[in-house]
Amino acid sequence: MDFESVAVIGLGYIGLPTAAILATHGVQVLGVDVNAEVVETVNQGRIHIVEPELEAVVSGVTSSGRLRAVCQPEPAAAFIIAVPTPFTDGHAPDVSYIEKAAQSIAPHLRSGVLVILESTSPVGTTERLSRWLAEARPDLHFPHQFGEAADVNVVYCPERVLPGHILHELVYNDRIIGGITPRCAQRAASLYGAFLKGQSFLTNSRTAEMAKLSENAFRDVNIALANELAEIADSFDINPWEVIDLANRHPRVNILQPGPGVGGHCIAVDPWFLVHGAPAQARIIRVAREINDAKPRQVVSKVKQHSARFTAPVIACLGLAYKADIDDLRESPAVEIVRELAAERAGTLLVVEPHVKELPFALQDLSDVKLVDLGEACAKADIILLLVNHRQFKAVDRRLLMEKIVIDTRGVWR
Ligand code: SAJ
Repeated sequence: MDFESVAVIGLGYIGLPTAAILATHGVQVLGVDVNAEVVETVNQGRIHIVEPELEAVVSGVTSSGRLRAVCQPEPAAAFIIAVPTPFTDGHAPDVSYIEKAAQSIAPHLRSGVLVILESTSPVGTTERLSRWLAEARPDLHFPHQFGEAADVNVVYCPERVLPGHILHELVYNDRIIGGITPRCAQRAASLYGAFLKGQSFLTNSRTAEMAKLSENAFRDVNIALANELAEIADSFDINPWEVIDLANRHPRVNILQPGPGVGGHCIAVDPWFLVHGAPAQARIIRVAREINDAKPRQVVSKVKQHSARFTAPVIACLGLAYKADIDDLRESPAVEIVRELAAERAGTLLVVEPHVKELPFALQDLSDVKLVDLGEACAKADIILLLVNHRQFKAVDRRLLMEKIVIDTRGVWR
């Protein structure tokens, strides 16, 4: 591997684990983040995000000096950009963080440097990145203009790791490596070869960008199908979980699980990049997004129908995380549902989330919302609303549920 030093721009859920893994494989890594607190935390060998086993790895590589965090980029043989790509109002992709990252690394480019974009991006962003770099450095040749004669190589290599399993999946998942030219892709494959045990598949940058968006759109569309089937089953008074379990006994059917909505930073966002880029063609993808986005509201309505029968209803809300067995509350439909129930004064809300010690900011200062333990919530509640399929809830003593109204959005007690 000819990359003795790598700078990773953005020390979030993807950048920090990537920086740490590279550092454990003998690379001298500079971690760059605009947030000074993040930089300080990492330099102390600690982490600011939630990911199993990551802190131990970061602690090891910062104390050995292999990983150093800073606020401003410095020269390196390769730059990996892993910054957020949110959407704006109207679901248009916001690539301004990538543009800022390009401006910050441009002064440090020289002939032979490799620039990799890992952020989930609309089709064509890697070529835009190359153009932004070229504008800032007219003295260098970039691949969108000069092809294989470029001085700097520019590549798209999407992250594909599942929160909660990042350290394993970073190493073992296959990677798609999309170069603006074939040589760009080959050089990036050599860099990832430092730690990758999965296979690398080389292609062009636009194909790689669309492949990444297609993966998350696939999952979103399939979750929307499950959510729609659950609604249909409900309307027939049939148990949706049983329907799906039975349908999945077919050798070529694998329906996903219905739920209270789609959370996290990826699946509820990325499909919009396809819809925005090709609105006339992306029809199923748009409807799927709308179906999944409508789910939290439907759960709120169902709870309110039941709570209307009590004078002072007590509602146990089990789970706040965006999915099972993690403490990540980002973009969680469960948080949205509890907030809506509080806003509509549906009753006293006893929230149980075994993975957190205090309510998240969005739920603080609401007089009708309290964080309690599972036993207390179930004992006091008239209505038990299951929002996340955490291990602890699957193991609940079913006798606690007797004589309660149970709304199980995850099919845990099916
Ligand atoms: N969900 C359901 N029903 C299901 C599966 C998931 O309602 O059957 C919900 C979850 O509860 C959660 C949301 O969908 O609220 C998303 O969870 P997830 O586990 O499907 O995905 P993420 O957002 O944690 O990670 C995804 C992964 N993409 C795919 O599986 C195609 C991951 O590999 C990506 O790297 C990540 O997005 C990303 O960063 O893009």
